Amino acid sequence: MLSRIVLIFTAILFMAACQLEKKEIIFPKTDLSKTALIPKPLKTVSTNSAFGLSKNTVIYTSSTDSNFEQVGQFLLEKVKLKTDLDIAINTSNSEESIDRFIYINQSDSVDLKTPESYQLYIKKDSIFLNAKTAAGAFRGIQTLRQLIPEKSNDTLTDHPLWLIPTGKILDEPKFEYRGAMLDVARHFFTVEEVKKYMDILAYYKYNVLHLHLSDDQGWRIEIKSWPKLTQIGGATEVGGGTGGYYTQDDYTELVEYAAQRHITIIPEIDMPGHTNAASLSYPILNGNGKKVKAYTGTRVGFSTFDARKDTVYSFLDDVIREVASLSPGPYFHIGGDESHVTKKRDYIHFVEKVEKIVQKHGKQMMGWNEIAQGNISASTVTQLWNEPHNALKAAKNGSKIVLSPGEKTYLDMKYDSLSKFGLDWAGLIPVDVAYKWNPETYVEGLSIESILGIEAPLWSETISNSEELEYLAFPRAIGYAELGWSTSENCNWEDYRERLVRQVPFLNRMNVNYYPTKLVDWE
Ligand code: TNX
Repeated sequence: MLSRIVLIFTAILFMAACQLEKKEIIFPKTDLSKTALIPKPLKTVSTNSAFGLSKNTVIYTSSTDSNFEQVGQFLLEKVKLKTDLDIAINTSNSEESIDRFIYINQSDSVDLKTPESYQLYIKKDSIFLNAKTAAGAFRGIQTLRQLIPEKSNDTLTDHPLWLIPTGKILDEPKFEYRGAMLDVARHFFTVEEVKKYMDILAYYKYNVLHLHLSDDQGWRIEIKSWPKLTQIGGATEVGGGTGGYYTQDDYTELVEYAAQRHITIIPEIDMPGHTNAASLSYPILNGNGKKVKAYTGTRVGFSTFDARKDTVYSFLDDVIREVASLSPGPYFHIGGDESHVTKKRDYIHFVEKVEKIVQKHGKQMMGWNEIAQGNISASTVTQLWNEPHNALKAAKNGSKIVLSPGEKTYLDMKYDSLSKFGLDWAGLIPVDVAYKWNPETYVEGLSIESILGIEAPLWSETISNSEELEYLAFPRAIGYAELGWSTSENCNWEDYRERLVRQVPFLNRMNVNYYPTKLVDWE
């Protein structure tokens, strides 16, 4: 009896203390619109107070869609990494110890215009994140991660609080496709290296990782029905290294890791050119009339499949079937670039035949802008890299276009003459040049409705590990994230460069070897 009285008495005291604590907090002024969010959200309204993230914050997620819980779990892990707080999710812990909560809510509000749209309502004692889909919630979580300050305030209460500015953010992407491409063929990158790249891309709301899985110098994906592709074709790379390849299990691991980040992996098997490694493994495929030798240099345009041979198409049927069955995304990329030794009519015949195979295996074809020479379907996506006229031709035929103009988006171009890595055939691309262009008006005559999105390719002739990859990709890839997501009115170099320097704590925490360009004032 006595012990129960003591218990009730303590509970009352505790709750009173909580009330007292809540009343007493006078937050320093914070301004949501002055935070360094990248990409910049569509609309931000500040209410100049703060939500104190603490050990007593609990995350709740909608039970209507189980993927929302996964998004909450992702936030919880990232909060732990940044603040070392062990916060709870969907717990029924005693209410008294919950100071504040974050609710990740599935909503069908008409204001959420795209699957990736989200709304964040940040008040003193609650954060509501509304989204139609788990993908939208995931994008919103990235915003929330960026809003958590680096340092806690340890004087307001008896435990540390991370002060998140209050207000409201309404946000949605400009383009549905915001991609990065990694060439794992010229040099091989391990599963762990690709995962690390995805971690950084996800933080900036990318939703596509295009993997360039084959080229003259190497074949990187296991094909069970044609095992020599990786046994022979996977053993070389630029510069004479030992190459490498993904087993189908490795590839599936990457696809799943991407899916947890709401990123789609687009596999590319480049053809009919860029196929020396395939023809080295199975010489019957070769169509350039020469004896095939291993190639570890960096020239392009000398190889081709034999576009008139049935074996080539039954081979491709197997390859596309196997890779497509491992890839849940809607697209299969056939490359199609720089087939300089394929006769034009053979090239067109090839592209049109392969398109049918891709469609037979349930995918939409994607290819570099050269494919538009053929009579391709409206469902095929054309990726512009160097020929606006072919992109325009494809768009006229109803195809969607992904913009990757070499002179603006090629992450493998050097920043300046001092760059340690990279090429310069499309020019030097300093960080400001990479940012200061408008994808919506870049190709004269291409309507906004025809643009699916943008993608930044990273070819790997000059790089072979994460450190070198990051040197070329960052910070430029952060700028492309904004160009792909934010309205052109919200893309402003002067404003962006200040937000960019404030990414340093994140980049350091992630151990990213970014290029410290002199164009921004790194503190
Ligand atoms: C052109 S862009 C290529 C690649 C090279 C790259 C180097 C494209 C579709 N093809 O084969 O790696 O330039 O920048």
